[in-house]
Amino acid sequence: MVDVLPHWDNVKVEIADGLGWVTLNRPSKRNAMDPNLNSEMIQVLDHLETVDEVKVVILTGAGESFSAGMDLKAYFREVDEAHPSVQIKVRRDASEWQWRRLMQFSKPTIAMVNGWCFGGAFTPLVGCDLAIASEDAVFGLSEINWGIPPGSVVSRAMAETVSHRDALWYIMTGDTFDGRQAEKMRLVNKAVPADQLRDEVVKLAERLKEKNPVVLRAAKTGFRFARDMPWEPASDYLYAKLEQSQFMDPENGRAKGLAQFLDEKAIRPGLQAYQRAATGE
Ligand code: ACO
Ligand code: V55
Repeated sequence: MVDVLPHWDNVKVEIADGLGWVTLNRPSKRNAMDPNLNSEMIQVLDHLETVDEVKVVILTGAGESFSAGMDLKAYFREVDEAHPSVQIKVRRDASEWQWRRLMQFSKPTIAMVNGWCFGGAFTPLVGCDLAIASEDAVFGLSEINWGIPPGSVVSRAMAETVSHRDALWYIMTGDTFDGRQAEKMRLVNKAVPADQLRDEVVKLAERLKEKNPVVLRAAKTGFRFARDMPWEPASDYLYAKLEQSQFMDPENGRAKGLAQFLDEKAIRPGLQAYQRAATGE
Protein backbone atom coordinates (compact mmCIF):
# COMPACT_ATOMS: atom_id res chain seq x y z
CA MET A 1 0.00 0.00 0.00
CA VAL A 2 1.29 3.43 -0.89
CA ASP A 3 0.87 6.09 1.74
CA VAL A 4 -0.57 9.20 0.19
CA LEU A 5 0.97 12.01 2.17
CA PRO A 6 -1.59 14.68 2.89
CA HIS A 7 -0.87 18.08 1.42
CA TRP A 8 -1.84 21.49 2.70
CA ASP A 9 -1.48 24.74 0.77
CA ASN A 10 -0.64 27.04 3.71
CA VAL A 11 1.20 24.67 6.03
CA LYS A 12 4.22 22.50 5.33
CA VAL A 13 4.43 19.25 7.28
CA GLU A 14 7.62 17.19 7.41
CA ILE A 15 8.26 14.09 9.45
CA ALA A 16 11.87 13.15 10.19
CA ASP A 17 13.50 11.16 12.99
CA GLY A 18 10.36 11.07 15.09
CA LEU A 19 9.80 14.83 14.88
CA GLY A 20 6.81 16.47 13.23
CA TRP A 21 7.84 19.82 11.75
CA VAL A 22 4.87 22.11 11.14
CA THR A 23 5.79 25.22 9.19
CA LEU A 24 3.26 28.01 8.71
CA ASN A 25 3.80 28.52 5.02
CA ARG A 26 2.68 31.86 3.63
CA PRO A 27 6.09 33.53 3.63
CA SER A 28 5.02 36.19 1.13
CA LYS A 29 2.45 37.31 3.75
CA ARG A 30 4.90 36.75 6.62
CA ASN A 31 2.79 33.70 7.59
CA ALA A 32 -0.16 35.85 8.59
CA MET A 33 -2.98 33.53 9.63
CA ASP A 34 -5.97 33.65 7.31
CA PRO A 35 -9.10 31.46 7.50
CA ASN A 36 -7.67 28.86 5.11
CA LEU A 37 -4.47 28.46 7.09
CA ASN A 38 -6.47 28.17 10.30
CA SER A 39 -8.75 25.44 9.01
CA GLU A 40 -5.75 23.59 7.57
CA MET A 41 -3.94 23.77 10.91
CA ILE A 42 -6.85 21.95 12.58
CA GLN A 43 -6.40 19.12 10.07
CA VAL A 44 -2.62 19.14 10.46
CA LEU A 45 -2.78 18.77 14.24
CA ASP A 46 -5.40 16.03 13.98
CA HIS A 47 -3.21 14.24 11.45
CA LEU A 48 -0.04 14.44 13.54
CA GLU A 49 -1.92 13.25 16.61
CA THR A 50 -2.48 9.93 14.85
CA VAL A 51 0.94 9.41 13.22
CA ASP A 52 2.67 7.08 15.67
CA GLU A 53 6.20 7.82 14.55
CA VAL A 54 5.78 11.49 15.46
CA LYS A 55 6.82 11.88 19.09
CA VAL A 56 7.27 15.68 19.29
CA VAL A 57 5.69 18.46 17.23
CA ILE A 58 7.56 21.66 16.39
CA LEU A 59 5.72 24.75 15.17
CA THR A 60 7.64 27.33 13.16
CA GLY A 61 7.29 29.68 10.19
CA ALA A 62 8.64 29.75 6.64
CA GLY A 63 11.14 32.43 5.70
CA GLU A 64 11.93 35.34 7.98
CA SER A 65 8.73 35.19 10.04
CA PHE A 66 7.18 32.97 12.70
CA SER A 67 3.83 34.61 12.07
CA ALA A 68 2.80 38.23 11.54
CA GLY A 69 -0.43 37.48 13.44
CA MET A 70 -3.93 37.41 12.11
CA ASP A 71 -4.29 38.33 8.45
CA LEU A 72 -5.55 41.91 8.55
CA LYS A 73 -7.16 41.54 5.13
CA ALA A 74 -8.58 38.03 5.07
CA TYR A 75 -9.29 37.58 8.80
CA PHE A 76 -10.45 41.11 9.62
CA ARG A 77 -11.49 43.27 6.63
CA GLU A 78 -13.02 40.57 4.46
CA VAL A 79 -14.79 38.97 7.40
CA ASP A 80 -16.10 42.35 8.60
CA GLU A 81 -17.73 42.68 5.19
CA ALA A 82 -19.24 39.17 5.22
CA HIS A 83 -22.36 37.81 6.95
CA PRO A 84 -21.93 37.75 10.76
CA SER A 85 -22.12 33.96 10.78
CA VAL A 86 -18.89 33.87 8.79
CA GLN A 87 -17.12 35.65 11.63
CA ILE A 88 -18.31 33.03 14.11
CA LYS A 89 -16.98 30.18 11.98
CA VAL A 90 -13.68 31.93 11.21
CA ARG A 91 -13.03 32.77 14.86
CA ARG A 92 -13.94 29.28 15.97
CA ASP A 93 -11.43 27.72 13.55
CA ALA A 94 -8.69 30.07 14.73
CA SER A 95 -9.29 29.25 18.40
CA GLU A 96 -9.65 25.57 17.67
CA TRP A 97 -6.03 25.07 16.68
CA GLN A 98 -4.27 28.07 18.24
CA TRP A 99 -5.08 27.03 21.78
CA ARG A 100 -7.76 24.32 22.17
CA ARG A 101 -6.12 21.64 20.05
CA LEU A 102 -2.61 22.71 21.03
CA MET A 103 -3.31 22.79 24.75
CA GLN A 104 -4.79 19.31 24.69
CA PHE A 105 -2.29 17.88 22.23
CA SER A 106 -1.19 14.46 23.41
CA LYS A 107 2.45 14.88 22.36
CA PRO A 108 4.93 17.53 23.46
CA THR A 109 4.94 20.70 21.36
CA ILE A 110 7.70 23.25 20.88
CA ALA A 111 7.36 26.70 19.29
CA MET A 112 10.49 27.55 17.30
CA VAL A 113 10.22 31.33 16.93
CA ASN A 114 12.40 32.12 13.94
CA GLY A 115 11.31 35.70 13.26
CA TRP A 116 8.35 38.11 13.43
CA CYS A 117 5.78 37.14 16.05
CA PHE A 118 2.84 39.54 16.32
CA GLY A 119 -0.60 39.73 17.87
CA GLY A 120 -2.59 36.59 17.26
CA ALA A 121 0.66 34.60 16.92
CA PHE A 122 1.09 34.85 20.69
CA THR A 123 -1.77 32.37 21.08
CA PRO A 124 -0.13 29.35 19.39
CA LEU A 125 3.17 30.50 20.92
CA VAL A 126 1.73 30.04 24.41
CA GLY A 127 -0.36 27.09 23.23
CA CYS A 128 2.87 25.15 22.65
CA ASP A 129 4.33 23.53 25.76
CA LEU A 130 7.80 25.01 25.32
CA ALA A 131 9.26 27.80 23.19
CA ILE A 132 12.71 28.63 21.88
CA ALA A 133 13.29 31.86 19.99
CA SER A 134 15.98 33.32 17.86
CA GLU A 135 17.66 36.15 19.80
CA ASP A 136 16.77 38.54 16.99
CA ALA A 137 13.14 37.44 16.56
CA VAL A 138 10.82 40.43 16.96
CA PHE A 139 7.69 40.17 19.09
CA GLY A 140 4.88 42.67 19.49
CA LEU A 141 1.27 43.18 20.44
CA SER A 142 0.68 45.64 17.63
CA GLU A 143 -3.11 45.62 17.97
CA ILE A 144 -3.15 48.98 19.76
CA ASN A 145 -1.30 50.48 16.78
CA TRP A 146 -3.89 49.59 14.22
CA GLY A 147 -7.04 50.15 16.20
CA ILE A 148 -8.14 47.10 18.18
CA PRO A 149 -7.48 45.75 21.65
CA PRO A 150 -5.93 42.28 21.62
CA GLY A 151 -8.76 39.83 20.99
CA SER A 152 -9.44 36.14 21.34
CA VAL A 153 -7.22 34.81 24.17
CA VAL A 154 -4.11 36.85 23.37
CA SER A 155 -4.24 38.80 26.66
CA ARG A 156 -5.15 35.63 28.54
CA ALA A 157 -2.06 33.96 27.07
CA MET A 158 0.07 36.91 28.21
CA ALA A 159 -1.36 36.60 31.73
CA GLU A 160 -0.44 32.92 31.69
CA THR A 161 3.21 33.53 30.87
CA VAL A 162 4.55 37.00 31.72
CA SER A 163 4.27 39.37 34.65
CA HIS A 164 1.37 41.76 35.12
CA ARG A 165 3.63 44.76 34.50
CA ASP A 166 5.22 43.35 31.34
CA ALA A 167 1.84 42.24 29.99
CA LEU A 168 0.20 45.64 30.37
CA TRP A 169 3.31 47.46 29.13
CA TYR A 170 3.33 45.62 25.82
CA ILE A 171 -0.46 45.47 25.46
CA MET A 172 -0.75 49.23 26.03
CA THR A 173 2.33 50.52 24.17
CA GLY A 174 2.55 48.07 21.28
CA ASP A 175 6.35 48.29 21.71
CA THR A 176 8.24 45.50 20.02
CA PHE A 177 10.82 43.39 21.87
CA ASP A 178 13.39 40.83 20.78
CA GLY A 179 14.02 37.18 21.61
CA ARG A 180 16.45 38.03 24.42
CA GLN A 181 13.81 40.17 26.11
CA ALA A 182 11.20 37.43 25.51
CA GLU A 183 13.49 35.03 27.38
CA LYS A 184 13.94 37.51 30.25
CA MET A 185 10.16 37.88 30.47
CA ARG A 186 9.77 34.08 30.36
CA LEU A 187 7.49 34.34 27.32
CA VAL A 188 9.91 31.78 25.83
CA ASN A 189 12.12 29.28 27.61
CA LYS A 190 15.25 30.34 25.85
CA ALA A 191 16.67 32.58 23.12
CA VAL A 192 19.65 31.52 21.04
CA PRO A 193 21.52 33.01 18.06
CA ALA A 194 19.60 32.44 14.82
CA ASP A 195 22.16 30.01 13.43
CA GLN A 196 21.77 27.76 16.48
CA LEU A 197 17.98 27.84 16.68
CA ARG A 198 17.23 24.64 14.83
CA ASP A 199 19.95 22.61 16.60
CA GLU A 200 18.76 23.86 19.97
CA VAL A 201 15.18 22.84 19.22
CA VAL A 202 16.27 19.42 17.93
CA LYS A 203 18.35 18.89 21.08
CA LEU A 204 15.34 19.61 23.27
CA ALA A 205 13.03 17.48 21.12
CA GLU A 206 15.48 14.57 21.28
CA ARG A 207 15.41 14.73 25.08
CA LEU A 208 11.60 14.70 25.10
CA LYS A 209 11.63 11.75 22.67
CA GLU A 210 13.49 9.70 25.29
CA LYS A 211 10.68 10.05 27.82
CA ASN A 212 7.83 7.61 28.29
CA PRO A 213 5.11 9.17 26.10
CA VAL A 214 2.16 8.10 28.25
CA VAL A 215 3.72 9.59 31.35
CA LEU A 216 4.74 12.73 29.48
CA ARG A 217 1.16 13.25 28.30
CA ALA A 218 -0.23 12.79 31.81
CA ALA A 219 2.39 15.17 33.22
CA LYS A 220 1.84 18.01 30.77
CA THR A 221 -1.95 17.72 30.66
CA GLY A 222 -2.05 17.46 34.45
CA PHE A 223 -0.06 20.67 34.82
CA ARG A 224 -2.09 22.61 32.28
CA PHE A 225 -5.46 21.84 33.84
CA ALA A 226 -4.39 21.78 37.49
CA ARG A 227 -3.12 25.34 37.39
CA ASP A 228 -6.67 26.64 37.04
CA MET A 229 -8.11 24.43 39.80
CA PRO A 230 -8.48 24.88 43.55
CA TRP A 231 -6.09 22.65 45.51
CA GLU A 232 -8.54 19.95 46.60
CA PRO A 233 -9.82 19.03 43.10
CA ALA A 234 -6.28 19.53 41.75
CA SER A 235 -5.01 16.91 44.17
CA ASP A 236 -7.73 14.44 43.30
CA TYR A 237 -7.34 15.07 39.56
CA LEU A 238 -3.56 14.73 39.63
CA TYR A 239 -3.85 11.46 41.55
CA ALA A 240 -6.30 10.33 38.89
CA LYS A 241 -3.70 11.23 36.23
CA LEU A 242 -1.07 9.28 38.17
CA GLU A 243 -3.29 6.22 38.19
CA GLN A 244 -4.35 6.77 34.58
CA SER A 245 -0.73 6.71 33.46
CA GLN A 246 -0.07 3.61 35.59
CA PHE A 247 -2.87 1.70 33.90
CA MET A 248 -2.52 3.09 30.38
CA ASP A 249 1.23 2.64 30.07
CA PRO A 250 2.07 -0.43 27.97
CA GLU A 251 5.72 -0.12 29.08
CA ASN A 252 4.73 -0.35 32.70
CA GLY A 253 7.30 2.34 33.40
CA ARG A 254 6.28 2.81 37.02
CA ALA A 255 6.95 -0.78 38.06
CA LYS A 256 10.12 -0.94 35.95
CA GLY A 257 11.40 2.33 37.38
CA LEU A 258 10.78 1.21 40.94
CA ALA A 259 12.47 -2.15 40.28
CA GLN A 260 15.48 -0.54 38.61
CA PHE A 261 15.99 1.78 41.59
CA LEU A 262 14.96 -0.41 44.51
CA ASP A 263 15.91 -3.94 43.44
CA GLU A 264 18.47 -3.74 40.64
CA LYS A 265 19.99 -0.50 41.95
CA ALA A 266 20.62 0.31 38.29
CA ILE A 267 19.44 3.93 38.22
CA ARG A 268 19.41 7.10 40.31
CA PRO A 269 16.29 9.01 39.16
CA GLY A 270 17.95 12.28 40.22
CA LEU A 271 20.82 11.52 37.87
CA GLN A 272 19.43 9.35 35.11
CA ALA A 273 16.12 8.06 33.75
CA TYR A 274 15.09 4.43 33.95
CA GLN A 275 16.19 2.34 31.03
CA ARG A 276 13.15 2.10 28.81
CA ALA A 277 14.94 -0.23 26.40
CA ALA A 278 15.87 -2.58 29.24
CA THR A 279 12.29 -3.08 30.35
CA GLY A 280 11.88 -6.36 28.50
CA GLU A 281 8.72 -5.61 26.50
N1 ACO B 1 -2.01 40.53 7.68
C1 ACO B 1 -2.07 40.60 6.35
N2 ACO B 1 -1.01 40.76 5.56
C2 ACO B 1 0.18 40.86 6.14
C3 ACO B 1 0.35 40.81 7.53
C4 ACO B 1 -0.82 40.62 8.33
N3 ACO B 1 -0.77 40.53 9.65
N4 ACO B 1 1.65 40.96 7.82
C5 ACO B 1 2.29 41.09 6.65
N5 ACO B 1 1.41 41.03 5.62
C6 ACO B 1 1.67 41.13 4.20
C7 ACO B 1 1.88 42.56 3.73
O1 ACO B 1 0.65 43.21 3.55
C8 ACO B 1 2.64 42.33 2.46
O2 ACO B 1 1.72 41.90 1.49
P1 ACO B 1 1.88 42.41 -0.07
O3 ACO B 1 3.21 41.93 -0.50
O4 ACO B 1 0.75 41.71 -0.75
O5 ACO B 1 1.76 43.91 -0.02
C9 ACO B 1 3.51 41.12 2.79
O6 ACO B 1 2.87 40.48 3.88
C10 ACO B 1 4.90 41.47 3.20
O7 ACO B 1 4.82 42.40 4.25
P2 ACO B 1 5.83 43.63 4.40
O8 ACO B 1 5.22 44.56 5.39
O9 ACO B 1 6.19 44.16 3.08
O10 ACO B 1 7.09 42.85 5.02
P3 ACO B 1 8.29 43.43 5.92
O11 ACO B 1 9.28 42.31 5.96
O12 ACO B 1 8.72 44.76 5.46
O13 ACO B 1 7.62 43.63 7.37
C11 ACO B 1 6.30 42.95 9.25
C12 ACO B 1 7.23 42.51 8.12
C13 ACO B 1 7.05 43.84 10.24
C14 ACO B 1 5.81 41.67 9.92
C15 ACO B 1 5.13 43.79 8.66
O14 ACO B 1 4.55 43.08 7.58
C16 ACO B 1 4.03 44.05 9.66
O15 ACO B 1 4.13 44.98 10.45
N6 ACO B 1 2.95 43.22 9.62
C17 ACO B 1 1.83 43.38 10.50
C18 ACO B 1 2.13 42.82 11.87
C19 ACO B 1 0.91 42.96 12.71
O16 ACO B 1 0.64 44.01 13.26
N7 ACO B 1 0.11 41.88 12.78
C20 ACO B 1 -1.22 41.90 13.26
C21 ACO B 1 -1.22 41.74 14.75
S1 ACO B 1 -2.85 41.95 15.38
C22 ACO B 1 -3.50 40.43 15.39
O17 ACO B 1 -2.90 39.45 15.03
C23 ACO B 1 -4.86 40.24 15.98
C1 V55 C 1 -6.95 38.68 17.78
C2 V55 C 1 -6.99 37.34 17.49
C3 V55 C 1 -8.19 36.77 17.13
C4 V55 C 1 -9.33 37.54 17.04
C5 V55 C 1 -9.27 38.88 17.31
O1 V55 C 1 -5.65 40.32 18.78
C6 V55 C 1 -8.08 39.45 17.68
C7 V55 C 1 -5.69 39.26 18.18
C8 V55 C 1 -7.28 34.63 16.93
O2 V55 C 1 -8.36 35.47 16.85
O3 V55 C 1 -10.49 36.92 16.67
